[in-house]
Amino acid sequence: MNDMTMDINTEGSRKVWSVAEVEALFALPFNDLLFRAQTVHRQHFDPNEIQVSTLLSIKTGGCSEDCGYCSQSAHHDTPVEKEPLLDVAEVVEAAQKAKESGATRFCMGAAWRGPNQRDLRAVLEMVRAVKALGLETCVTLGMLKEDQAEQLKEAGLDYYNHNLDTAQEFYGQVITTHGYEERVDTLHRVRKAGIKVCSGGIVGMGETRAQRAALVAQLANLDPVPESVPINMLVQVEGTPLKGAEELDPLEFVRTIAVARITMPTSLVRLSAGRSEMADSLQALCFLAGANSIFYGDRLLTTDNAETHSDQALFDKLGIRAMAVAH
Ligand code: SAM
Ligand code: DTB
Ligand code: SF4
Repeated sequence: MNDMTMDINTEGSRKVWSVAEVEALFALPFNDLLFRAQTVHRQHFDPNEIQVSTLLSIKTGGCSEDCGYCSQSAHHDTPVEKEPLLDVAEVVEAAQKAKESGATRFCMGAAWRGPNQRDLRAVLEMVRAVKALGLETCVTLGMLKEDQAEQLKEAGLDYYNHNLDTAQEFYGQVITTHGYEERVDTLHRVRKAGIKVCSGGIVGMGETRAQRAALVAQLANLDPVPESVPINMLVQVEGTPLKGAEELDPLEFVRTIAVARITMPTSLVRLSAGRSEMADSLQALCFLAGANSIFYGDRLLTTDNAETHSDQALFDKLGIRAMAVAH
């Protein structure tokens, strides 16, 4: 049995999603799909609460990997410059500000294929310091070895973000410097170390609906299911191979959120990258479809996020509260 088949739980009471079943959800009439997603959502969550995370790029640019969407790959000529790893003090200052603005989780991202031991030691210090502020901690550092996952757990890390990003069959068209199986292997190591899993993907990269369904099925069949599922709309960055990809119909993005909610009823589904381009009405539809987490703060990693003052206004208009207790 290889790593891929081990993910597919074929016994017990847990629902295993076939790609065809997920495609059938995608094909439902829009109103039926949203009603179903909102019904499932209400069985597990307060529909008016949203989990708020803030992101910080702790190591920007110069990445060895060639991910076709990414501004930080050394393979693409983008406006992003390579920078050194931030100091712990800079990270703590940003985390403190995020906490004061109402975030409950602080996510630190590094443009690495994976960390080396020296860099990991610095990140462990950051995790301990951010955790000491009373925030949940999340890092996304690329591929991990087993002992690295264990060290992160020991430092008090709550979540590790590592996205499957797209369907296995489409992966090789977007990234050639590492494979899908390696991503799945890292997720296993994170899980084995006792860290909660944050894993999702990007849509709007030219994939088909069947491929979006395959990504969602793959995520939903991870056992246990990821606690956190970021759904990113591709942010098209100048100089990346995916700049100029055909824009995804926004309603298809809403459908993807709804299908993620139905297939992963207890997970936080994050309306992730792409919000700065979305009207309030589209974001409201995403929340109706079951998204209940966002990145909050003016910046994602290297691109602009929706502005915090407009997020506050949107929350007020929709009667949404920030989730106080961490899930
Ligand atoms: N280097 C690590 C890795 O790839 O796992 C961590 C950082 S990487 C930037 C984290 C995630 O950000 C990617 O897996 C991808 O889902 C998302 N991402 C990166 N660039 C993006 C873009 N232009 N639009 C949307 N999502 C993006
Ligand atoms: C995730 O799924 N999305 C975040 C976070 N995990 C690390 C990153 C979004 C990056 C968007 C492009 C940028 O700002 O560089
Ligand atoms: Fe590197 Fe991560 Fe960007 Fe890929 S997505 S190029 S691994 S920073």
